[in-house]
Amino acid sequence: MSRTGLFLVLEGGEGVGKTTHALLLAQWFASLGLAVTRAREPGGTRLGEAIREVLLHHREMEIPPESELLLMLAARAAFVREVVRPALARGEIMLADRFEYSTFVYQGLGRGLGLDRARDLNAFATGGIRPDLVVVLDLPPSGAAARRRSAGRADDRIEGEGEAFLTRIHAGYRVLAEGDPDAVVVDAEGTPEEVQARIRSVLRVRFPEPFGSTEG
Ligand code: Z5A
Repeated sequence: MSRTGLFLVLEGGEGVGKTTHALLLAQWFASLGLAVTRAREPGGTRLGEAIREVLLHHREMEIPPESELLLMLAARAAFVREVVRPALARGEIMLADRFEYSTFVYQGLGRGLGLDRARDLNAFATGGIRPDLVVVLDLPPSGAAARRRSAGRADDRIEGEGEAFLTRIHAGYRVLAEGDPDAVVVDAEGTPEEVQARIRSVLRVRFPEPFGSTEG
């Protein structure tokens, strides 16, 4: 399959606004007449959704870090094959809510399995496909937790890991993005409209075609 579309990924800790901005971006792309496929990870396929259920919603189950890593990647292999590659081959914008950065940060750094190992295994799962741009939404864990609380969200198995873990995740994202020319950190403080405007500005500069001359 040839690779023609645009692969965009929204990343960041829980509650930073990824779902909100994926939705707003998808609406913007549609208003520009651009075809978009939007999906979340882990998930997006039948296998991925089944793995998601096991990983996030069974606190009674012992899941060793190594198993957690391999399950995330088992879901990703199906996601790439069934969702990402076909969308790009159709020439669409593939907009993913989390992708490989989540594995690098949560399993590689957060669980201490190592960045190199997470990268190597991830490359096997993805066949080497990489996003054209990773947008890391940056918000301190306390701010994200406040948003989640005010939305009445309960913690899942990974979210219940505590402050030190969340702080490692927050710092990990920044470090990864700062060393990656295909990633950008966007300040996620402020109203959804303000944050969305920052993301759109980044896209206009990064991708003059198709976003350079757009408004809104
Ligand atoms: N995980 C992993 O460990 N390794 C991997 O490789 C992958 C994933 C792929 C998936 O969680 C979990 O899997 C995640 C990492 C792990 N676990 N943790 N922890 P998920 O998909 O269920 O949830 P999440 O990614 O953590 O996202 P979330 O909680 O749904 O948050 P969000 O999508 O970033 O935020 P949101 O839902 O758009 O916004 C949260 C609330 O804030 C909501 O009520 C909004 O209306 C509100 N909001 C949004 N923006 C604003 C602004 N600007 N101001 C005020 N309020 C706002």
